[in-house]
Amino acid sequence: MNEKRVVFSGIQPSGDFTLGNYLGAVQNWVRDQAEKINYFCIVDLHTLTVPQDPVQLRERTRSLAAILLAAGIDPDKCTLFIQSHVTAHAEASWLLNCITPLGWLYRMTQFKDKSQKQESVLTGLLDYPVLMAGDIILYDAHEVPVGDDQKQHVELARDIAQRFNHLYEQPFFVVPEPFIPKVGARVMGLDNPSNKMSKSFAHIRGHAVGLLDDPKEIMRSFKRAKTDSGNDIIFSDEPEKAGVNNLLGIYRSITQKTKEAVEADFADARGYGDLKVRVGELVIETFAPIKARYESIMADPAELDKLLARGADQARQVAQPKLDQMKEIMGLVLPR
Ligand code: ATP
Ligand code: LTN
Repeated sequence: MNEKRVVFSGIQPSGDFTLGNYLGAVQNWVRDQAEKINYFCIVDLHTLTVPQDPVQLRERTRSLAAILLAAGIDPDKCTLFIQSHVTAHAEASWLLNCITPLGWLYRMTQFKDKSQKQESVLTGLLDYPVLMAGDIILYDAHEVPVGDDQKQHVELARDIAQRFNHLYEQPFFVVPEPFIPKVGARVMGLDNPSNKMSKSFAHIRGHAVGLLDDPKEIMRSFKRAKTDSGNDIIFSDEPEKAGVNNLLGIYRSITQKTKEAVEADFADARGYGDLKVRVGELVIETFAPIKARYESIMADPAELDKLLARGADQARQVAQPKLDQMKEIMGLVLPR
């Protein structure tokens, strides 16, 4: 029996990769990859749940793969693949749809949020967490490292796995657990620290910090970051300190220092202006080598495609037999 824990996580090619994606998810995927069996998936099918430009979606999918590799995902330690390359995901989502009560999906806060922002809501947006549950449980993942916003979806995946096991009276799926980082789980928009920094709003100036953004643009966004009228550079739960808290949280997540050590680093700062510049510089420094590796990976698209094909082959070897067993348990006739 294999003792290693299985990790699965996904990321959407829905816009420009942000600092929130890096600190809330990818930084942690990279840090823990050596000890576990890892599946990292570019979830292009999830991205289709809101209208997309086909040309842009295709470009963003490859570009995101290059970003993940540049950020340190090692294809020898992880299976990195594109969700639509492994058709078992779409098939599993149908089978799981047929055991998932509709009420469970209407309760999802992300659906409530995103559906309010759309003129016409697509069925896929409601069904999105069932596809996500299939992603995870097809690999019998124990751990799902995600930012805070995805916790409810992973809990739903747990409920779906348990329901299947209960309905068919066997421990067929591993029941997964969300792994949320202690720091960086919810990076807020620099323009408005009460909203989560989001890829889909990266086009709004000063909201998000993109990994591929020009350093001057990054610094400009930090300098314009919303703070309060005070001057205390300390962690605080007070709503009006949300901006300062966010900046300190970004610094803490990158340096992995304690709260006390972070506050001590800023004890000599000359006001919020200084705080903003120092955090901005740290982010620029962190992104610079990743950006350089990204450029060189993107310069060899054939090699990138080869790597993704290898990832999909590896993923298929796990997902397809699990899907076949699932079909058999549910009473479908497998082709001979
Ligand atoms: P979208 O705006 O299209 O929903 P997103 O920026 O929220 O995209 P996803 O692809 O949905 O990004 O998320 C990838 C991973 O990044 C998830 O684990 C998610 O929890 C994490 N993440 C996204 N935004 C943040 C954030 N602001 N802070 C911390 N983690 C985040
Ligand atoms: N819904 C997630 C992306 C996602 C995912 C997954 C994350 C799709 N499938 C499986 C973890 C595990 C999001 O929007 N961030």
